[in-house]
Amino acid sequence: MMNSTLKQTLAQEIEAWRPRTKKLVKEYGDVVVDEVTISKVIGGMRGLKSLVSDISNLDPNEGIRYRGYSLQEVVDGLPKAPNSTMPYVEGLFYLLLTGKFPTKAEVENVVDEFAKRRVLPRYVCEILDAFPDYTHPMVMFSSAILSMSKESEFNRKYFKGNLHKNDFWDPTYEDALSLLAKLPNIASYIYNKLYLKGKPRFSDPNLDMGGNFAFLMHKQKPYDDVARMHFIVHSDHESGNVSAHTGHLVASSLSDVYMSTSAMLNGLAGPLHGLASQEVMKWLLDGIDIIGNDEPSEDEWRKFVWDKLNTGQVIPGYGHAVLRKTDPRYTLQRNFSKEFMSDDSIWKSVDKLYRIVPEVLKEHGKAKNPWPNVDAQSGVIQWHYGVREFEFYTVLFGISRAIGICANIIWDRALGYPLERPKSVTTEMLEKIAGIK
Ligand code: NMX
Ligand code: MLT
Repeated sequence: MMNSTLKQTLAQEIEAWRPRTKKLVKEYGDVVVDEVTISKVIGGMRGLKSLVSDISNLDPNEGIRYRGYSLQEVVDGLPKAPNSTMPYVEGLFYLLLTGKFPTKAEVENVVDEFAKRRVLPRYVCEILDAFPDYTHPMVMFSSAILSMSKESEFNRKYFKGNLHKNDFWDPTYEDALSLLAKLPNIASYIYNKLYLKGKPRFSDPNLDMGGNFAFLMHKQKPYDDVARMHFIVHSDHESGNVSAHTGHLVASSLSDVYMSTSAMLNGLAGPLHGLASQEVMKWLLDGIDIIGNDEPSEDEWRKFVWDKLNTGQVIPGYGHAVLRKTDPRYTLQRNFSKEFMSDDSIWKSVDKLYRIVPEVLKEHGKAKNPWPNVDAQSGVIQWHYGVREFEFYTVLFGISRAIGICANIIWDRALGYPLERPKSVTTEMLEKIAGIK
């Protein structure tokens, strides 16, 4: 069988998909999808069905499915890098974009495409070097990406004035690949500047994204698989979460992929979203410190959790706007931890908290979802493998989330989704709608 390239396969998928969207708009445009209530309008549009994404979908009880596949099916079905337990991240990108599991040869082709595009423009390093060492790594990450807007192929073609709307996806695809390929290098450059203070490493062209990231971070096996797992599980969580929605919204004005990704990272950097991975680690270490015992008992942790709740704080890593069961991304990382780092004393606390926090949150009675989300597990794995600067954890989340967001933006452009522009109302209008005199 002939192996086609990712771009060829994607082009075929786009052609086949377009009539479905056209038909929905043309023939079924007035069909009602959801009800807009006052609590949805005031309450952050929670649960309101008002976005389309075919890249992934989130079921409240089952968790995320990428292109219809559960995380475990994705991990089992994608080709694995040599001597690895985790698949190529580049294969995940192929799956998210096309809905198809690539062959080994097809993934290798994407690995090559990424490897060719890794080198950072010199000005990116200069910009990063200019930041004071107290800067949060997410500020540096977002700024470095924004600075690369000048590389955009989409902008070059669009502003020349002869790019047909049907072809918008093509230079967007090129921009996405060029950006995604560079993200591990930007991240490790930041890590090196802030924490290692040494000479940054150059990429190893023979390694895939996960393997090369481990190399850039000066890490041995199995950190390559830790990186692959991390980049795979955080990549997409349907379209309504803050980062994905921001990426989509900004790109809808035809801002390029660099601007859209930089913007989405600023949303990811909030403590209720991706920064929770940093918060969880800080919270765990504070807890261990305050309790005064390296391995607190379940009772000691239970008291600590209640003390936090009683002073009005949230328990980071628990709860979710959509999920109503344990996050499968948590479970996948938990299984990895049980297999590879079960002796880690901090992981033992994470494990104890898994037994305590849901029960406490249920009794507390506020959180709609008492179960752990992805962030309750991700940091402790990094900590175990020596990445202990927890301000950096959201950067790792960001590398991964960019993969899903770029896949979405490419499809947004392919299907001609318009500028996003919902209508706002005033409080007075709502009172009138409610019939309040
Ligand atoms: N600890 C304590 N209280 C909580 C928690 C929690 N983990 N989760 C929700 N609540 C409270 C919440 O603050 C709210 O209180 P109030 O009525 O006083 O405003 C109440 O429960 C109802 O909130 P929900 O409807 O259950 O949650 P919502 O959809 O508004 O928010 C989160 C979802 C994720 C923002 C929330 O659960 C939270 O703050 N969790 C901790 C932070 C966290 O782990 N964020 C990461 C999410 C995953 N990610 O990577 O983005
Ligand atoms: C995410 O991965 O984006 C988070 O779990 C938040 C969400 O889905 O709302």
